[in-house]
Amino acid sequence: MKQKDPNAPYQLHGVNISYFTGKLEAYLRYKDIPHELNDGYDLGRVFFHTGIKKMPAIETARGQWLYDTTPTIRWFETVYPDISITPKSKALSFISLLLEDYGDEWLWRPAMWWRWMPPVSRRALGTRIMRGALGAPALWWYFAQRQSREWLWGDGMSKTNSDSIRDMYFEELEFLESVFAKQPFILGSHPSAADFGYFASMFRHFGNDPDPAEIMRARAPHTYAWLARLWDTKAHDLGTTQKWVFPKGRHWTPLLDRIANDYLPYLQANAEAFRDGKKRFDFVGKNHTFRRTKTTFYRVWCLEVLQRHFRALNARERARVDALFAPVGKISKILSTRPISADMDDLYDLPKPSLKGSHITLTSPRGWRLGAQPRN
Ligand SMILES: N[C@@H](CCC(=O)N[C@@H](CS)C(=O)NCC(=O)O)C(=O)O
Repeated sequence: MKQKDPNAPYQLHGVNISYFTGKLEAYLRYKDIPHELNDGYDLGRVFFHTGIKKMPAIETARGQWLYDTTPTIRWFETVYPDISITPKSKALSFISLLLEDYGDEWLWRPAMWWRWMPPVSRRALGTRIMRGALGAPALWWYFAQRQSREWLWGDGMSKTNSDSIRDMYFEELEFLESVFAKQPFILGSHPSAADFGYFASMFRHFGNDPDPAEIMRARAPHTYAWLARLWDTKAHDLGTTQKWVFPKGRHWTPLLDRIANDYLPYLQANAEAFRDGKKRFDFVGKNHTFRRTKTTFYRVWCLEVLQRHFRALNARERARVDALFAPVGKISKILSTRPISADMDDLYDLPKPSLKGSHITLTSPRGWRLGAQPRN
């Protein structure tokens, strides 16, 4: 009999079509952590308790709060350490975190493309969200416009690069299909942080929204099966003998290229723009160009955390990571540069007691700052 968790059961505040709610739900299900989905669009309530206006958020049985899926999962791993989602090898563990971050942040844009650009998905999801949030499904077009303006046309997308954002989905399917032809999860026999990072876009967006879901069924049956597998697998059923597999094979190369030559340079450019006080910047990567893309405060912290994990590796493990990326570029250059601090460590040191609205004042500059949300 397991020891009773005094923080359980957990209330998961989120929505069943949300990118990040799906990621966290999959993790809670996998670890068999007692929780209940409080399905609703009540971001006001989450903000009242946490100062963060994003979903999902977790409320513990003791009235403490967790938000942001990455540090939330990290905390749960300390409470439920059995059958860890962190591979034993430090180098592979770093790669799992890098893939989680890439899945969370880099696949957000194509997930937005596939939800808000194709007319059928746009209307279907707009209707569902406006019905849930305001009881006004007829206003679907308003939300569709807000999202495509905020995340696509107003964030570095133009007619010139729209197709390449669309195609990011196909590139990921190609990679995942090859991986799942060989093994059940991205890094071996058990899910790691990488699976949960990828799950966010793949489950609640690509595998759910009418247009991309049909494409997945037709072109990527292994990936479709992985979605159901991860959703349905309990860690204790898989057992404690974990077989982790270090990335190997040519099917990894395009993904490693995207990480080394687009995603990490993007994070670095974003951090520099933040340091220089720029609200927007031109990003020119190897495979993608985003003109006047928005500077994202939160992603400055993402890079800082990755750099911290990379610095914590010993020389041998670093060399292993470097060797993996060697055919496409050298990632240690960005990962070893002096971090630009987002000063957000304290914000994500979880769990936290409820703020009980104490931060909501019209005059306090801190209240203002928390009110202006990091974008993801
Ligand atoms: N980094 C955060 C991201 C959370 C996030 O962006 N959530 C989206 C839904 S998937 C949201 O709450 N959006 C509300 C809005 O943009 O107004 C996490 O990992 O939890």
